[in-house]
Amino acid sequence: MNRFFEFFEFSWFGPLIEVGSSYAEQIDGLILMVLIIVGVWFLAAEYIFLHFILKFRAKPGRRGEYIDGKNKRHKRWITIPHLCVLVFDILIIVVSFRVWHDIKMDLPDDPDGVVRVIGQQWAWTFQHPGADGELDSPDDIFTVDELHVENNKTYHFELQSTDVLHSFSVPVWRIKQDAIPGRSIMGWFEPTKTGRFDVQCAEICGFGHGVMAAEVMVEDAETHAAWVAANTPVAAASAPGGATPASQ
Ligand SMILES: [Cu+2]
Repeated sequence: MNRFFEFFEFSWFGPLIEVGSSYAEQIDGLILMVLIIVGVWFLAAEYIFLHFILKFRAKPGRRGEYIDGKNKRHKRWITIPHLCVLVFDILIIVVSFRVWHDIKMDLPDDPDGVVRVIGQQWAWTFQHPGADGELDSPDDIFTVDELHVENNKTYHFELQSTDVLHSFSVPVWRIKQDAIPGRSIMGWFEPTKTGRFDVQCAEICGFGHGVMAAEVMVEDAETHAAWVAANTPVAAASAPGGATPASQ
């Protein structure tokens, strides 16, 4: 059964947009599958349509035929394509449910890290847990429009909004998740490529929506540790025994 699903995982969109997360290929495979199925049927339907338009065009001495759709042979032109559409619909539903389950429903246990992503008009705030790996502790690192993560690590993200609907979108990771005021939405990602990539807001969220762009820095272990060390708040870093609430 797994072989069946693996068949639909490929990254033919690589030349168009980089593949930067563990599940990007699943999304690409699904989009490509839909494109091929819809594309083949589109071409077939247009071909038949144009073919008949030309074949049965007006000719001197030929009378038009009135087709009322009651003839069994005529009805087949509806029922057979209809059945084919149903079969392909089921294929799309099966494969897309699998992708939905893996990406949206099945949060990996024991992630290597967790980050909080907060959207507001019109910027992204990122809360990194710092050296202790715990959010909401004194050594948390807050940044605006700049998310720092380590390559090949699994992260949970907690997505929030302080005002209106936003959408956290990282194209190279194939992530797009709405942020809803009053809710904390959990998701996950695993970057597989180091570099600097675009983060955008994918939900019209007001006048400044167009400038609500940010970046994600996917770093190797060393660079990331150095960034954490360099950006840990002074009060937390200098406290005896590291980060404790008393150091605030
Ligand atoms: Cu926004």
